[in-house]
Amino acid sequence: MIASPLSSAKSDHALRGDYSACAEDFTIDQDWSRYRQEDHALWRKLYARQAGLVARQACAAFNGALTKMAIADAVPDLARINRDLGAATGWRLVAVPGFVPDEVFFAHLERRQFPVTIWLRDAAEIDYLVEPDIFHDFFGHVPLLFDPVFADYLQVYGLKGREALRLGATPMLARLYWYMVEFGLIREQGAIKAFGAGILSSHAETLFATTDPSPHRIAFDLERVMRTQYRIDDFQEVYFVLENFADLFAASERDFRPLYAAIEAAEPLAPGALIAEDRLYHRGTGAWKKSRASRLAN
Ligand code: HBI
Ligand code: FE
Repeated sequence: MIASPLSSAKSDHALRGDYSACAEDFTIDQDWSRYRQEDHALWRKLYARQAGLVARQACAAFNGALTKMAIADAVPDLARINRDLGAATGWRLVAVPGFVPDEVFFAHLERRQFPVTIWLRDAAEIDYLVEPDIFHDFFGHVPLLFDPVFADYLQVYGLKGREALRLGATPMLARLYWYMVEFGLIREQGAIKAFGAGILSSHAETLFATTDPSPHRIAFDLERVMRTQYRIDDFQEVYFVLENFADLFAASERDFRPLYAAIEAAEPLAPGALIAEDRLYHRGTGAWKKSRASRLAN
């Protein structure tokens, strides 16, 4: 899903990818009154399709916030959500036409501002979408901004972005975003739950990531994630699993410069690769257990 370059794919959808009217920082006005009845109907359909599944497969922080946001009935109005989000974690949603350049994206995150695309996919794209639309960004990303620890992590990610641009390390940093913010898993009470937006905004990938036996599920390790390449056009072959968001925040506070140097010197890892140090999660009788890849070597 997503991570396409700056493509403002043209379509007849009035709001889709219109970069002509955006400000210096790529923000635009959402103008909620412009959504059509068919947009609200499609939003309700997308929401209803995911709600039952995420109630079972998403982490507690996601579900708690989604319920509070009460966004089932219509395309969400950023201004309404911003009142609660600001009070909860000091974050603010800003409307954008779609992908924005890395340096702009990082600058928004540094200021606790999350860029949210404001057009909604066409009915024909209900299952697969190349660029992020408002359902991906809002339903997928916004709930976790209500979690104080995750919200702090995302701001540090923005700070690290500025440094990565200076060091030419953005591809390695982007892997951290991809495997955590977009495709992250977390173990809660012995069960594997999803928190990544790329997973939770996709019906099929929510099921695949949390229940299918085929992908690897590897314990989160910052250097391992930053070494691992990813695919943007299919389900992930590997997911990384947190035990809690505090571990992710602590990792993001480390000095990344020695990590970048070590990773540059090593071979990047293909998405499906395993190394002896990996601690793999596998489903035990009830709970998911963690063991060294070397012990599970076939
Ligand atoms: N722009 N609107 C938007 N949304 C994203 O998720 C996004 C982006 N620009 C760059 C980007 N993500 C990735 O390169 C991140 O790794 C920074
Ligand atoms: Fe996203």
